[in-house]
Parts: sequence; C-alpha cells; structure tokens
Amino acid sequence: MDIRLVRGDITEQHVDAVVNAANSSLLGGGGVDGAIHRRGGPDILAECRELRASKYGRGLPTGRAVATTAGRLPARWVIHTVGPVHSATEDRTELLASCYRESLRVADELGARSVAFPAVSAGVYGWPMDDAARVAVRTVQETSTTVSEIRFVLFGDEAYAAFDRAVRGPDPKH
Ligand code: AR6
Repeated sequence: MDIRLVRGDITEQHVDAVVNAANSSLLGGGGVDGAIHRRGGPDILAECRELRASKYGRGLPTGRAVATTAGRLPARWVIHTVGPVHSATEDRTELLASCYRESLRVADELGARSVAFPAVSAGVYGWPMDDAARVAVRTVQETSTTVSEIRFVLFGDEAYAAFDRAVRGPDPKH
C-alpha cells in the first residue's frame, strides 16, 4: 500500500473514494463536510437521509463509517466517518483509529483501490494536528486492506508538515 501526502482540497481528488469528516447526523456541516456536500451536490445528502431513515435514526456512531454516492465529485463514493471530539472521552485515540480502519473496511467492501482522507477530527473537533496525524498514519499502516493508494489531502502547510513528520517517524536526533 502506497501512502501519499497532497496539499489541497479533498473535493478535487480523482480517487475511487473520498472520506468525509462528518458528524453523526449525516446531514452536513462545515469544513470538509460542507465542501463535499457543496461540490458534490444534492445526491449525497439524499442518500445520507435515506441512511438515517433506514439504519442510523440515532445517528452514525463515532468511529464508524458508511458510504454513499459521490454525486458530482470526481470520485465514485464518499465514505462518511465520524471522528471523536478531542475534548471528549478516554477512548478518543481508539475512536479516531477506528475511523480510519472502518473507512478502509468500507472501501474494501466497495472494491475501492484509491482512497483520499482528510485529517479527521483536526478541525472543528479540535485535535492537535501532530497527534491526529500520528494516529492517522499509524492506523493505516497497521490496517490490512486491498486499497493500494491512500492519499492524505491536507489543507495548508501545518497539516502537511505534521503528516510528513508522522510518515517519516520519530526524528533519531531527539
Ligand atoms: N479539503 C481538505 N481538507 C480540508 C478541507 C478540504 N476541502 N476543508 C477543511 N479541511 P473539519 P473535524 C481540513 O473541521 O475536525 C463539520 O462541521 C481542516 O483544515 O472538516 O473532523 C462536520 O459536520 C482540518 O485540518 O473536520 C462535523 O460537525 C481537517 O480538514 C465537524 O466539522 C478536518 O477539519 C467535524 O470536525
């Protein structure tokens, strides 16, 4: 499995599946979620509403993932996952890892070979970027998957640098 880091906007990625940093309501929000619904168009929200009606009336639990169409995005699917808020629980690291594992499990079920991830929980949900990046990179490296390309799409230099450090591992000089 190849891990790539890209600076940019996740809604512009030509990949099989784009992961959305959603919330349990599945009804949209700001950040990545807002951008995906805005650029992807109303078909994504329509499918999210159906999922709420059929399976997730109480919301998609934190750490889980579910797929919909990607609408007008240049991808085939959006995989919605709900990250933990940083201020919340003792299980937050495990729940954040679960977002990446579950998203890759859903990607495998779909037959997706390339998947783009944002820095889940590192925006509105308040995770320090270095911590979020370490959990993200370690988890995808440890997950067995048929996905062959994982692309972390980072907004801005700080996020890119944090993921770059996480991919390179601890600096031996320190
Ligand atoms: N492409 C790539 N990365 C982006 C983009 C984009 N278009 N837009 C923002 N980021 P966030 P969370 C970065 O807040 O912390 C929503 O309201 C952003 O700079 O999108 O998991 C949901 O509905 C940050 O580094 O997700 C939830 O309520 C990272 O993506 C809540 O926010 C994640 O920021 C989820 O919060």
